[in-house]
Amino acid sequence: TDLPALLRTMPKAELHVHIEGTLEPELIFALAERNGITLKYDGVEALRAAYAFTDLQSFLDIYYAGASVLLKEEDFFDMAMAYFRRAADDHIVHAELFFDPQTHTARGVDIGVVIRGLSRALDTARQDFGISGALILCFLRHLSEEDAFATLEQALPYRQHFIGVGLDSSEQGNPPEKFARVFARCRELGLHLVAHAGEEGPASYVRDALDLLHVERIDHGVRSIDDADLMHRLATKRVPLTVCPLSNQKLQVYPDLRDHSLAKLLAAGLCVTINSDDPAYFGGYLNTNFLATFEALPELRANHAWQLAANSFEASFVDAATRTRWL
Ligand code: ES4
Ligand code: ZN
Repeated sequence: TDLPALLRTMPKAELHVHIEGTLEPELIFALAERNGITLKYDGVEALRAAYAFTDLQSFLDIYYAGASVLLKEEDFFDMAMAYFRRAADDHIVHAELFFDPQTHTARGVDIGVVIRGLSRALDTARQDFGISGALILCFLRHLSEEDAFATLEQALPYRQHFIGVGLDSSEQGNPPEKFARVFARCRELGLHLVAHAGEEGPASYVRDALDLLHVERIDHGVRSIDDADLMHRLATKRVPLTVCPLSNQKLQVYPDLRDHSLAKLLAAGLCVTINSDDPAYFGGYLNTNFLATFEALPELRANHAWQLAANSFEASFVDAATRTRWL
């Protein structure tokens, strides 16, 4: 049996991908040219050479610089369509995309430009590739609660275009409790709730994301392995973890993939999924993540591949009827 072929061709959902993290250097330079923006990097090669990260913050600095070329509705559309073409190649049938409106509104880009461009790409991807897509608005946790509330306010005219909210950016020093009131408001609005937790931050941030923010999924969550009680809770409640192996390797969470906790989390009965996070920056899209992970962790076999695919549908926010059809 050919395990790599199974990993590549099995239908799967992607639940943790930042659409701004899919901007390839070639597209960054093409959009810079189109918008008359000068970048501080000399060209595609010089930019790619800067992708040597020591931690989350060293990545975020470059990621926000790359996103600065996005100005027009068409830019957001083109970026998302480039992702969906890659997703189709990887046999992704459903994708829930994070977007960071504050990265754009802070530069004077209207949130409507962002959401309309992305939303039109979702419609086109369904027609052209048969992929269902959904948007999750992420608050930047290094910014204030007040800024998050203002962003939510700006987004509400587009309420029907996104299914939920998340929390991303610099985790250390920006704990879940900082956004408890914003998430409470989002919960009242009937939005799905997720948050990055336990990527660089401690297992206690995972617990607090559950108890204080009432999130339905944890993004990353790999540090949960340090807390036996939390592990038991995640397993019995089937709280999904959207794990991003190549991201964890590139940001030095697990510098060697052979040390990654994914197989242990899966063996402990957690609803683990594999995702690409920021594929243009971390060395590959979803199938590359699957292939690298299974190569680094030889205890993972075909049954684990099926489990991970099934988990991705179980953890998704599609309606119950669609989920049952996929499972
Ligand atoms: C992110 Cl890898 C990661 N962690 C936290 N925030 C992010 N935003 C984009 N990628
Ligand atoms: Zn992420």
